Amino acid sequence: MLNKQLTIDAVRVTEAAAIAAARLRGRGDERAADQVAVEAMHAALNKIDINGNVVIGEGSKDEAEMLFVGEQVGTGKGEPVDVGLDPLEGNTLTAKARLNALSVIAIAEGGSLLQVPDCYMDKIAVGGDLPDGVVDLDNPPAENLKNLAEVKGVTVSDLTVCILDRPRHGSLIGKVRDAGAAINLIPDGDIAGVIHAANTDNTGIDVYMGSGGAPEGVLAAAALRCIGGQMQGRLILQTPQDRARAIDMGIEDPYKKFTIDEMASADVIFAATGVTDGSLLKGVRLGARRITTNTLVMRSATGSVRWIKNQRRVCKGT
Ligand code: VTB
Repeated sequence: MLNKQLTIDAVRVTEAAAIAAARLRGRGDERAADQVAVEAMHAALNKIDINGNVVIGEGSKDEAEMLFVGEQVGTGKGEPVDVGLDPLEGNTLTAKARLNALSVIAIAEGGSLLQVPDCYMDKIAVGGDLPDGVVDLDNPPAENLKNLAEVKGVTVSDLTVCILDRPRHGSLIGKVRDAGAAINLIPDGDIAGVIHAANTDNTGIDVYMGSGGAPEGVLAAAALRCIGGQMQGRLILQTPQDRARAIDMGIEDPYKKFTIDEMASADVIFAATGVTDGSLLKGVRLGARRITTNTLVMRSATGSVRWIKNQRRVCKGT
C-alpha cells in the first residue's frame, strides 16, 4: 500500500501547477499556460520523496522536455511508484478562462497504471453504487440509458449525459437525443467529465460517453478507482502504427475493453486542483496577500475523498 503521506504531497504538486497556470488564465495562449504548469509541476514533483516513473505524461522523450513518459521523478528516496499526470487538463479552457480546467496527478503503486499511446479512447463512465455492468461500451446508447434509468428509478428524460462537443460525436449525440436524455456538451476536459459522472449529486451528470484522449482515460480511471464508479475504455487505433505502438507498450489485445481495475490496477492517490472555476472545484484566487486553491484528493486504499482549500501567503517569486 502507498504511504498515505503521499496524499498531501500530491496536493502540493497539483496546487503548484494550478497556481502557475492560473496566472495565464484568459490570455489566449494555451501553450504558455501549459508550459508554466508543466514547469511548476516538475519542480514540485521533484521535491517529494518518491522514486517515480512517469507512465502518463507530456508525451515521449523526443516530444517533451519535462515530464515525458519514462522520466524518473521525485527525490528518488521513497518507494517506487507510477506517476500519471496532466499539469494542465484543459489548455484551451484556461486560455479562454472557461470552466473546469484542472491540474491533475495520480500516484500509484509501481507498475499499476496502464501505459497507453497518445491516441483516442472510447469511454463510458457512471458513478458508484450501481449494479455491475449497468452500462457497457458495446451497448447502443439507448440501451445504456434505459438500463441506467431503470436502476436509478427515473425515466431516461431525467438523465444527463456528458459528451465532449466534437463533430466526431455527431452520431452519438443524435442517438442520445433520440433516446430522450439531456446532454451536457463540454468544450474540453473529459477527466473532469468522468469525475462529474461519478458525482451526480453535485453535478447533475449521470453518465459520461464518447471519445477523448487515452492518457486522460487512464487518469480518469485512477480517479474512479478512488471515488467509486464504473468505467470502460477502448483504444481507438486508426493506423497500423498506432496498433504497433500499443503492442510495444505491452497491450496484447489493442481492441480490448479496459475496466478501471485494468487501467489502474492497485493502490492509487489522485489529486485535482481547480485552475478555472468549475462545478466541482473553484479555481485559483490570486489575491494580493494570499493565494487560494481548491483541491480534491482521494485515496483508493480507504476510499477517502478530501476537499482541501488552501490559503497561503504570497511569497516573493510565487
Ligand atoms: C481530449 C480530452 C481532453 O482534449 O484529449 C481533448 O481527453 C482533445 O480532443 O480532456 P480533440 O482532439 O477532439 O480536440 C481535452 O479535452 C483537454 O485536454
